[in-house]
Amino acid sequence: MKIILVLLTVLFPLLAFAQTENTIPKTGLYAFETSAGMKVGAAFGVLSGGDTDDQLLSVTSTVSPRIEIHEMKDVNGIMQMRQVASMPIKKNTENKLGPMGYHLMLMDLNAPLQKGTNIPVTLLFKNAGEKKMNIPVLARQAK
Ligand SMILES: [Cu+2]
Repeated sequence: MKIILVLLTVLFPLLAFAQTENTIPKTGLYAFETSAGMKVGAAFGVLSGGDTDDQLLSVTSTVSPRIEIHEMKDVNGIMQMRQVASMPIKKNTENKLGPMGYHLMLMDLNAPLQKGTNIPVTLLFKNAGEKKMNIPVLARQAK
């Protein structure tokens, strides 16, 4: 009984740690930690659509003076990344953000993104208006 209790007290903080730092969430956005000197971060994840089609127009945060919406696209067999004015948010759909499609780029970071912290952001949607959320920062090896 003693051993079980010890194991529990040791394991639970570890589980909490793993959850916040090393598990990619099923919904919502997430970002990866950046090392010192890296001035750009990226955010990926899922934005759930509502009852009507919408568009993500902009994202703001205190961690970066400028967050851009990017799209990676196959143009004549060459993958190109470019900034776009908006990301379509299809109704009743899990709209995915990832390195090979739409994603957010956090430019000119004020400080490195540290694992275990949250990035407070405000998303502006054409129809839904402003939505605030926290983007968890994950360790590089998160799965
Ligand atoms: Cu990009």
